[in-house]
Amino acid sequence: MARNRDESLGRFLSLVLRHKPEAAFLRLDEHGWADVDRLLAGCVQAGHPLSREDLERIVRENDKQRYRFDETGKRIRANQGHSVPVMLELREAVPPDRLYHGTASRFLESIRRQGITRQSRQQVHLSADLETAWKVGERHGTPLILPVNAAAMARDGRKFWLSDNGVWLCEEVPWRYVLSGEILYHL
Ligand code: HQG
Repeated sequence: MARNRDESLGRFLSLVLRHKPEAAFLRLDEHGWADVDRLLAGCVQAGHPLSREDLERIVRENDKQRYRFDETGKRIRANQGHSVPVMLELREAVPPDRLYHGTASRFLESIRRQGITRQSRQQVHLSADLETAWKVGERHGTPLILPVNAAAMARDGRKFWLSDNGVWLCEEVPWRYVLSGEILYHL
């Protein structure tokens, strides 16, 4: 029960801190931060009441560490995944040679034509491990995994960023960097 409540509050937080701050009558600053007191008040107003303790527990226990407080504890933001434009001051980093993008098989033809593009998000999301990529893909249908030649992209001067919760981000992945002979299909 408590877990379900936290999951549902977590989903609402994702909506507010990444996509639709107005759902809790809020504005994010240009770096994606929301004032915690206003967030708590806005959640009450929106019919999703939560206490400061609830919020701290959700931030601490969230399976993907999706949110973080600033050093003062007075502001909170999502670590990645935004569709609203924010400057997260992401750390540019050298990626591992290979990264993975989990997607659904129904998107493959379009990705073959256009490459992996960021759609409604600010960046394309990639993971260093297969397990995460399967989970990301499953959200959209029958999953498949596109292995990405990140080493070649980095050599070609393409930038990568690592979010505070370990997600690899880039602007786009043109099809030529997808290791198409190694695509993993769901059985
Ligand atoms: C696909 C979750 C057609 C893309 C996850 C994906 C991640 C194309 C979908 C994070 C395409 C967009 C992001 C093209 C890309 N044609 N489809 N050219 N290029 N696509 O949700 O990567 O749980 O915006 O493959 O774990 O699935 O919310 O991106 O299937 O880290 O924290 O278009 O969101 O994190 O879907 O997921 P999304 P995503 P959270």
